[in-house]
Parts: sequence; C-alpha cells; structure tokens
Amino acid sequence: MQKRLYLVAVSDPMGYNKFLPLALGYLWSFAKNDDWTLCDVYIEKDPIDQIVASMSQPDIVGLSSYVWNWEFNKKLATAIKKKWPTCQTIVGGPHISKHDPNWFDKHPQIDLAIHGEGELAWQSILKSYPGPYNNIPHVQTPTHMPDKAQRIRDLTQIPSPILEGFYDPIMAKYPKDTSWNLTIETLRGCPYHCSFCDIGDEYWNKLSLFPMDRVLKEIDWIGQNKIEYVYCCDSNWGMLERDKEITKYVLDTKAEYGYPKFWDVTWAKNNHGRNFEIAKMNKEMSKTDFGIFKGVTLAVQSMHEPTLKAIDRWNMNDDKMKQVIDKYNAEGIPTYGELIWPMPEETVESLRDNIQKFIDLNQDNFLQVNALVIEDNGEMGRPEYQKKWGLQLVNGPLDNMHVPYDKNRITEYSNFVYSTRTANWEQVLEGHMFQWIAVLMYWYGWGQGLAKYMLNQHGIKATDLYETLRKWILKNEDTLLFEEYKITEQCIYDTHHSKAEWGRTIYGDNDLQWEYKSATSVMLHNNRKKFAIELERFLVDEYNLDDAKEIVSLNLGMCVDHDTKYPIQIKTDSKIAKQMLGIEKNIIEFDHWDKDAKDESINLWHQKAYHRLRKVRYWYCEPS
Ligand code: B12
Ligand code: SF4
Repeated sequence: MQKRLYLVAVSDPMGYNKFLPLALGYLWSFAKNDDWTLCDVYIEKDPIDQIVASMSQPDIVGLSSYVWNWEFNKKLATAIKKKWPTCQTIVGGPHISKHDPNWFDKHPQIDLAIHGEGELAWQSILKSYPGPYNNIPHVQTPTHMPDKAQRIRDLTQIPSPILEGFYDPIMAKYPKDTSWNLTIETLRGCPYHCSFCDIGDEYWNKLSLFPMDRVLKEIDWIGQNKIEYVYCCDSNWGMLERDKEITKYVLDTKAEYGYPKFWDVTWAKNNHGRNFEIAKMNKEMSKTDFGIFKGVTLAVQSMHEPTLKAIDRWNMNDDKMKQVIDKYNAEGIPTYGELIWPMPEETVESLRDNIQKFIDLNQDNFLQVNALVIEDNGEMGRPEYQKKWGLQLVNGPLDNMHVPYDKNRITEYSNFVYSTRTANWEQVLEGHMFQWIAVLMYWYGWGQGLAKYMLNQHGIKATDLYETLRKWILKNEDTLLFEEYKITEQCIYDTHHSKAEWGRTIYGDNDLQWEYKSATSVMLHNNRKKFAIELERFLVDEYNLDDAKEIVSLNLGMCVDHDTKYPIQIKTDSKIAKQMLGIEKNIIEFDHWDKDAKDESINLWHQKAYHRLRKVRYWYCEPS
C-alpha cells in the first residue's frame, strides 16, 4: 500500500497574493517514488484543527520552516502527533538551526530536522522510511547530529517544480482569478559574507546555477499562467551577464502575456554597470508603467566604516555611489536606499550621517530603514559574535509590517537588537524615532521640498532640520505630530518590552499592519490643513521665518492628494520656488500621472500611495 505524505509551507499573504511553495516543489519533484502518495500541500495559515481534520492517516508530514511560520509549524506538528503518534513530522528550511545538538529537547513534537539544502536528504528519508535515519547526511535526529551540511553542486539533477506540474493541483484548489506570488531561483548561493544574513554563511558561499533553457521555460509558464508577482530568490540580480538575458526574456514575456507584472529582485551590491543596463532595458521596454522592477536598490545597510568592518560588508565608496545615483537620476530610473538599525558599532550620530549621505547624494526616491533581525544560522546568531559587539537581543513578534492584520493569527517571533556596545536602549529608540521623522519627511515627501528650501536658502542640512523638528514635536503636546510621535514610540517600545506586534492598524480589524511612516502618512494626508499649520508653527518657532505659510503651501503642493483633480496651480513667491524646486516662477503648476485616484476608495488609495508604490515616489507631484 502506498504511504501517505502531506507537505506544508505556509506564508502570510502579501497583499492579495498567495505564495506557491518552491522548496516543497523541489523536494517532491526530486524525491517522489511509487511508494508514496502526495495527499495534499498546505500553503495558508488556516486554523490548525481544520488542517488536521482534512488529513487522513499521514505517514510523514514535511514542514517547510522559516521565521514567518515556525510557531505555526510547531503547533501543527503537536496537533498531528497528538492525533497520529506514529506519523513522522519532519522539518527543514532556513529556520532550522545547523548548530544546536540539543535542538530536540526544545522540540519534542518533531522527529527529524534537516540542515541546509533538503533534496538529497528528503529523497533518502522517503526511501528509508520508517527509519532509522542516523546515517543520512544533513539529517539531525534526537540521537544524532550530522556532519556539516554540503551543497548540491549540480542543480540540473533537481527537476523544475514548475515544469513538472507540481503547482497545477495546488492552483486548481483556488478560484481561477486567484493572484499568485511565485518564488523562483535561477541560481543558489552568494559570494559575500554579511554577518546579519543567513546566506552570508560559508555554506552558501559558492554559486550553483540552474540551466538557462530551464529558467526561460519557467518564465514562459509564468506568463502563460498569469502569475502576477515573481519573487526571484537570487541574492545578487545583475551579478551575472546572463541576468540581462533573463530580464529581457521576462520583459518580452510580459509584453506578450501581460504577466508577470513584477519581477522582484535583490540587486547585486557591486555590479552597478550591469544593474544599470538592466534597469535601463526595463525602462525602455516598459513605456506604459514602471516595468517589472520597483526600482533599483542601493542596499548599503550602513555607510559607517566601523560598522561595515563589524558586519564584514564592503560597499562602493561615496564618489562611486554619487556617480551611480547621478546616472540613475539622469535617466529618471528610481533607486532606493536601504539601511539597517541598530547595527554593531552604529550610533545615533552615525545613523544620522548615513541618512544625510543619501540626501546629499540626491537619492530622493526612497529610503528603507529595517530593524536588525538576528537568526541562528547567520554569523550574528553566534554567541561569540554577539559578545564581541555587545549585542543584547530581545525576542518579540516578527516584523509583519504591511501584512493584513489578523487577530487570530499565531504570532511568529524573531530576535531583534535591544542595545549594542555603542547604543544603549534609549539611543536605539531615539534612532528608531529619528529615522521615523527623517524618512517620513524626506522620503514620504511631507518635508522634502522644505528640506531643499532650508538648505538652499538658509544653509541648514536636512538631518539637522529634522532633528530640530523631532525636538520641537516633543515640546508641543497639542499637535497631531506629537500624537503620531508618541503612538509610534509606544509601538516600538512595546515590541521590545511586551511582545507587541510591529506596525499599527488604522482602519480597524480589516486592515494592514501599517509600517509606522506609512501609517503617519495616512494621518497627515487625512489632516493636511492641521499638519500645514503645525509645520508653519515649527518654522516660526525654531527659525523665525516670515514666509512660513508660502513655504509650507508649496512644499505640500508636491504631496499628492487623493481628492484633488490634477493639475493644480499654486501662487507663490518666485524666490521660494527657486530655492525649493529650482523653478523661478510665481505660479507653479503641479501635476500627477495617476488620474484615476479620485475614483478609488480612500483605503485602497492609501495602500497604493503609502505601501505598494511608495518606492516609486507615488507621493510626488511634478512641478512646472
Ligand atoms: C523569497 C524570500 C522571501 C519572500 C517570502 C516568500 C515566501 N513566503 O515563500 C518575502 C519577500 C515575502 C520574504 C520576507 C521576509 N523574509 Co525572506 N527570504 C526569501 C529568500 C530570498 C528566498 C527563500 C526561498 O524560497 N529560497 C528558495 C528555497 C528553495 O530555498 P530554501 O527556502 O532554503 O529551501 C531549501 C532548504 O532550506 C530546504 N527546505 C526548505 N523547506 C524544507 C522542508 C522540508 C521538509 C525539508 C526536508 C527541507 C526544506 O530544502 C530546500 C531546497 O534545498 C531568502 C533568502 C534566500 N536566498 O534563501 C530570504 C529569507 C528566507 N528571508 C528571511 C527573512 C528574515 C525575511 C523577513 C522576516 C525579513 C523582514 N525582516 O521583513 C520577511 C518575513 C515577512 C513575513 N512576515 O512573511 C530570512 C529567514 C531567516 C529564517 N530563519 O527563517 C532569509 C533566509 C534571508 C536572510 N536574511 O537571511 N522573504
Ligand atoms: S546580505 Fe545579500 S550580499 Fe550579503 S550575504 Fe546576504 S545575500 Fe549575500
């Protein structure tokens, strides 16, 4: 009789997209044999009892484990073992520690834990069922710790789940118009060693490539099957010459079928020439929208030398970075920056300097400052590393920002940094709040024009302006900005002290967990007049400006309004317009490309403006 297998890889939805489970696809396509029936594959966090009730006499349940589903997986495994004690629960994935010989003491509901790439181990497990499994490489059992995992050198032996039809029965379970998010690999590995990243581990250091013809066939399938969103897992898009060819193929496929709409990549850190060629190709072949990329990332993570040394990362120097950004700006291709806070050796001042550098370099599109998350398999997960750099960790809910709010969701946890040897908790919080105000003002647009004006007219640099604003907010308790500041600060405090979820909801239960700057942007958008008065007050109180009203009015003219029909005209003083916009005129016309905004519900529009299109400067109205 055939043995019964169930596979589980659950994700939180991102917007309305559902994820197809790539890792499970490889495991089954590679290891399937006539002794086993794959009874079902679960991809959503449905109630545990519902999932268990839908299973029948499982012999093995394989659970793909990431930081975003580990608590769920443990609960599901517990429920399965309770109902079917002889069923074997097997976990693999990046969240499974490769270093902990006592791992099973903490996880008695699990029978086997697989380290690193899983295909070969999985094949041997299915063949050796019901065990023993002690001699299989990569397999940790309650009585056996395996040798260091080895990489699969030849990826051609792994069939493509896409081309094998693995996804077909999964997709058939859902309505035809379901919007799918597919993860794809054209290669595995990364040559770099960033300490904060699992993939920086030596294990992943060598590159292994999937054959080109297979990748192109997979892209055909993506177009033909109307896959909306493709998340490419490769760690450095643009690192290889063939990435150009693949990009062109994706663009041609989109032109032919309308899909995929997005090909979301992690850009190569130091291959800017090729990245630029790829981004330019995207722009030239996508006349009617932003193309398949949301912009090109400049994911420096820090520009502070001692930090870069501590995290074993090297970036291009400032001059090179300027050349790169200028080149993109001249072509009108959006780039966006990425920093992480609080990194080892970083201070509030160095964070401010990092942010100022992006502004000085005219990187005006977007800056993302992520909280540092530490997982077991990266270099930063090692106790020696944490000791060396004085990292104090706190365990709290996973950063689920922009995921739909669900009060019944099983909370997932991760470790983030509470303090370092160069930033105590108060400074860590101050850094979080400084980046909140700076990114809100400059990159969500609420004070970008103002910063340019203050620099050109009064020689005040943006980060000084925003730090003065931050301090002014704290003195002015009657303001909307104070309320927003305090809500945000409390949220961040609570994530670090009382296991509160990251993000905040605005529209009640049926909402996203908004990222904090996005949430405040919604509030400022809905209270523009109040915000304008507060900004004027700030400019008068702190800088004694006579023309505060005109400055603020022009600054806000740049920030798109859902209920305004564009274009609009704003009367101003030509000197202010010159310093803020570089246009010496008394009447400035502002236009916005999205003429359908008024027809959309405000909730959906906010999601578009401050979530989905935030990296491509949706907030920005073009002045002339
Ligand atoms: C795609 C991706 C995403 C997608 C999610 C896609 C999805 N839901 O499926 C998006 C963009 C949404 C995402 C978000 C995040 N991600 Co991410 N992401 C990745 C990425 C780039 C690829 C993962 C992947 O599918 N790889 C391809 C598959 C085939 O490889 P694999 O997963 O390793 O699977 C192999 C083995 O692990 C094993 N295996 C896997 N499952 C199983 C199961 C069994 C039974 C067995 C035997 C073996 C096995 O076999 C597989 C084949 O060899 C990785 C980095 C990377 N290059 O791997 C980070 C990574 C997984 N992400 C990571 C993190 C931290 C995040 C975020 C928390 C970041 C943040 N702070 O916001 C968020 C979480 C958001 C949320 N709430 O869900 C970490 C995870 C660390 C951890 N311990 O889990 C990684 C490793 C990157 C890193 N920083 O080191 N991510
Ligand atoms: S952060 Fe990026 S470049 Fe650095 S090791 Fe991880 S995947 Fe590679």
